[in-house]
Order: sequence, then C-alpha cells, then structure tokens
Amino acid sequence: MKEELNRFIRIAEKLIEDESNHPVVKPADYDELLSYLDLELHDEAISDEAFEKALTDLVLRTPKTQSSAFFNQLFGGRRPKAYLGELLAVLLNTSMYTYKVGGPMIGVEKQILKNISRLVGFDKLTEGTIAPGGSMTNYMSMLMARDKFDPESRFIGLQKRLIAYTSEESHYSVKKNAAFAGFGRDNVRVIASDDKGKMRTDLLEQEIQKDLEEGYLPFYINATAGTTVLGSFDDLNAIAEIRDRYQLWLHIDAAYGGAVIFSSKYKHLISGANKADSFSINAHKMLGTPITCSIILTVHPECMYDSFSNDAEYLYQDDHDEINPGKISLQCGRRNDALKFWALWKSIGTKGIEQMVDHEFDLADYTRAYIRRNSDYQLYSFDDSINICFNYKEVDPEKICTLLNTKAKLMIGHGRFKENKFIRLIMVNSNNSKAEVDHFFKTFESIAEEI
Ligand code: ABU
Repeated sequence: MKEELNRFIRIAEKLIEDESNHPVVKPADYDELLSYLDLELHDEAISDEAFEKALTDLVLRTPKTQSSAFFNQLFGGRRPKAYLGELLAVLLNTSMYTYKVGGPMIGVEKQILKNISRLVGFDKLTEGTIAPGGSMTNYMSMLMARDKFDPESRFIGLQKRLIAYTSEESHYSVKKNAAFAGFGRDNVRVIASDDKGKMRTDLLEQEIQKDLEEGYLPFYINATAGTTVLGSFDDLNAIAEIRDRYQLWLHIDAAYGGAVIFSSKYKHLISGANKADSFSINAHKMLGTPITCSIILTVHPECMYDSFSNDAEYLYQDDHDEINPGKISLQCGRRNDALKFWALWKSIGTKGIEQMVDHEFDLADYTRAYIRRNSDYQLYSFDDSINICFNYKEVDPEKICTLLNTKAKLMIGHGRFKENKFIRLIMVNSNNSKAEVDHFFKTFESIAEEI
C-alpha cells in the first residue's frame, strides 16, 4: 500500500499544480477525449509505469471542479482537512451499519447529527443518518411520511390516495421519489413560486383544500431552503402553519441553503426550520466537504425505525439498535461519509464554518455589486443568496457558457426562472477571494465581446 500512497502523492501533486496553471480542462468530444486516454481493459497486467501514466492522464483530463474557475454547480472548493478525513475513510473502508464494524466512526456520525440538530434548533429528540445525496435524503423523508400516513403500505402496498406538495423551484428528485415511493409523479402538486422563487403559500393551502374535497389524502410538503436556480428560501414559518392546520409531514430540503444554520448573520433565512418533521442538509455543498455528505434528521425517531429497519441475522449480531445505524439506513453497505465533515468541523470549529459560509455570502455581495453598478449587466437573482443570475448585453447565456468552457476559461452554467433565461454563477467556493471574482468578470467580458 505504501507504494500506492507514494503514487497517489505524485499524481495528486501533478493535479494540484495543473489545477493552478489550467483551472479549466480543455474539453473535447467524448470519442475524441477517449482516444487520448488508455481506458481499455486487457487480459494481461501492465507495468506500474504504464499504469501510473494511464491514471495520471485520466486525472488530468477530468473536469476540475475544485479549481478557482469552477462556478458551475452547487459545490466547489477543496477544504484540505475534509479531504484528509475522506482519504482516511477510504483507507479504513468502514461500512456504517453496525458498531461492530464501524467502531468509533458510529460516534463520529452521531456527534455530527447531534450538533446539526442543535444548530437547527430542534427542541425534541431527533434521529438521523447520512445518505448518498440530497435526492436520497429527500426520498427518506417521503418514505417516512408515506409510512406514517399509510402504515399498511409497508406490508401490502399503498392503500391511500396520497398527495405531496412542493414548489415549482424545488429539487427535481421530489417527483422521481414519488414514483419510487409508489404513489406516482402525478400525485405531486407543483405549487407556483412568487417573483422571488418562494413557494406561494396561498396556493399551497388552496391545493390542499381542493385535494381534501376530492377525497385525496394530503400527506407531505417538501419545502426548499436554498433553491437550485435562485438560492431562494421558502417561508418556512408560514408553511409550518399550514402543516399544523392540515396535519401533514413537513420536510425541509435544506440540502443547499441549510449551511446558514452556522451563521448568526444568515440564520434568519431558515427561520422556522426547527418546526420541520424532517430536515436535510448537504455538507458537500456550501460546507466544502467532498461529495457526498447528505444529512437527514427527524423529530420522529420511531418513523425512521418503522420505515428503514429490517432484521438480518447475518448482520445484526451484536449490540443494540441505537448503535447499529443500519437499522435506520436506506442502504445496507454504507460509506463513512461522516469522517470528512467531522475532520473539517473538528479542525476549524463551528466558528470556522461560520466564517466559510459568511465569506461565500460576502463574495456573492461583491459580485452582485459589480453587476449592479455596470449597466451592461442585468441581474435576475436577489440578495441573501450565493447564486448570482445575470445576463450581459444581448449575449445568449447558453452560447457564452459553452464558449467559456470550450476555450477552457471558466466553468459556469445557465438557468431559467419564469420567462427569463440567464447565466447562473454559484459562489460556493470558500477558498476564492475577490481577486477570483475580478478575474471572472475580466475573462467573461473578453469572451462575451468576441460573441
Ligand atoms: N442538487 C444538485 C443540483 C445541481 C445544480 O443545480 O447545480
């Protein structure tokens, strides 16, 4: 293994150097790209030299999501301590189903869950776990709600006409999950958002009433704290009131924006989160932890056991359910996604994480200020968000994003809200500074002028 660790360091050093010299990989068509690389699998072994070259070439041709020029998705920025935690988790190859196999890593996960629960402000006992991504934590919340409202569904399939509610700006997993959960995509009511991307609570209530009149069973609301396009936060207090009136399950999908729980300055955005039946947050988004680390908590621990536990004599041979998290997991084998986040949190403290979050918002403010004082730009997104959505002169957003990538200048995507299509810049890399923002605009404008 030592030899491979040395090889890892050699390749990693090349990657990090290449990343600072060429923050965007020169893209190529799929077939062309594969023709540069040695991906064939042969019957015979190859030499270590050939192996290292194949691996290095592959790594250096992979899109650089951790560089200073990556503004494309809701993650970015390598926090070294989190990466150290991840590398150790890989070496240990723990599976987080039992204390027997996971040992103290079960305690690491529980510590994170306890602290997140405290920061959300839950005053009840919560239970939680870590799942592979926000789609899956959304799914877990939906399954718990389904099983609570239609308990027979766990044994003989759906018996009730369940209806779920979410906003048009919510994550696309909500509809997929409705299909997986067996009540179907068409039984998700998609509620229009207001002009700032927040779910219209008046329409939410109207839809619930209509469904009740028609004999359906409204059971689940999925509210969003940090929408993918605008970074908007639903009005969680108003939605919780509706939940109380009609007795539904309220899940808060804070996969993206949940990081504000760490910030005294921005916590107000998520006011009401502590009223949720379940809450999810992704440490791999604003918190700079490697993909994936998606945390779900619920104030109904019994629902977590009802939906996810199953006996397996060959697995659960020791200890009690409380320290065998396989009993509340979606999966059987489960990566140790806790250690990387714990390593970051342990090293920089809650205050260090708060600084990261605030820094992302500061950079977003700086970016918006540039756009606002420059009449060539039009801004479509709002304050208190790290998503900056804009257009420049008459330039087609799709065209410029493609050109910036093909010229290996910047990685950035485009989005849509209502009738407007625009460039979407995600200011999620807390390693960046104002210098990278200035560089962004300089590069962006020079390529835009070519168009
Ligand atoms: N949940 C990931 C969404 C991806 C994106 O909008 O960048």
